[in-house]
Amino acid sequence: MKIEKKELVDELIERSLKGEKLSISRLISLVERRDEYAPYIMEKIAPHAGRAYYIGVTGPPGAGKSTTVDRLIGMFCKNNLSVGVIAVDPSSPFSGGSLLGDRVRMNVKSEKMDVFIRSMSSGRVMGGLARTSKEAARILDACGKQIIIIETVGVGQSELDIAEATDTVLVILTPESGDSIQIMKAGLMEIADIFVVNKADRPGAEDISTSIRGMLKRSLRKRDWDPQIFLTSASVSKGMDDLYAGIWSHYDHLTENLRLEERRKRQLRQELHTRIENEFAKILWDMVQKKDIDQVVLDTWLRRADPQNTAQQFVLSSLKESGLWPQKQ
Ligand SMILES: Nc1nc2c(ncn2[C@@H]2O[C@H](COP(=O)(O)OP(=O)(O)O)[C@@H](O)[C@H]2O)c(=O)[nH]1
Ligand SMILES: [Mg+2]
Repeated sequence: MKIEKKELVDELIERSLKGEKLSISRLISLVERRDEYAPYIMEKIAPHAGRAYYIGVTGPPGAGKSTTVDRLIGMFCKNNLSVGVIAVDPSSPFSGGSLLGDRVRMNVKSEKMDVFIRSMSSGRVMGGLARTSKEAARILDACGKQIIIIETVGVGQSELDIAEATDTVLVILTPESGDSIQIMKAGLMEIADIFVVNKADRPGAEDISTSIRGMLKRSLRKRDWDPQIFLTSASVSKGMDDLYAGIWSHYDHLTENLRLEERRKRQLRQELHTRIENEFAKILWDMVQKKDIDQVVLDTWLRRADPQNTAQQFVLSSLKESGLWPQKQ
């Protein structure tokens, strides 16, 4: 049975690499479900990825991210570029299900367009990138999509994730998202390569772009790129040409002097750091679980010990018990 499944997976990979949509979709599903073959798939896919250009789109809910992505898809396709989209939808906190409306709306109608759109639930990572969305993006890259767009809601952690996974980050705001402190709080200031003030048909668009400009000026971070600000009305396709050109000018900036390579290496280092940490945590937690954690909880509850030192001692003693910690001779 095992061998049969491996053959099926191999065929799926082969067909996906040829660009067959249904196979790509199935392959992503396997990875998303954390199938036993997921690591195998990623291993096989890896050598084929790395050719696409990754664009991250983030911002508050309702800012017009999907509408903008929809317009961008059209423009990339017009220029004969194939596009893969990963839309990380916020899970409903009640059902754990995902709002699939976006998927329907973003379906651009044209036979000539080479577009693959995938909605993913953000799972339990609140507002964050679905844990597997990076893998899905890599699959689309390997399967020949030249532009990969990842849309995610910019609340909480996700902005860091998207900055770690893409080459150009678009932060989409609206006149309504006004309060500049909110932008700062969401950490969006630091990660934006391009600001989009969408719904510029509504009052206040100029104000927000002025306040963004002010914040950028006050920001102490050293940048080799001045984030650009574009005013758009995505729903009526206004300002989209400038935004499109802006994306390419950031691309040009990155591809000069190996900046793109540096950025990607930095991201990879960060990703590996996180993954290695997670692997360690899993191993350690398994070990710790075997011990009686209830007693430790009780000790800290009764204030016989403090959580910080307790946790540290707990890990050390677990490591020592398992012989993983070098014992003094
Ligand atoms: N007035 C106005 N409404 C817009 C504009 N762009 C998008 N919308 C509307 O805003 C709502 C949310 O857009 P959507 O793209 O789903 O936002 P997302 O949650 O950020 O992906 C939809 O009803 C859009 O039609 C715009 O430029 N002007
Ligand atoms: Mg959306």
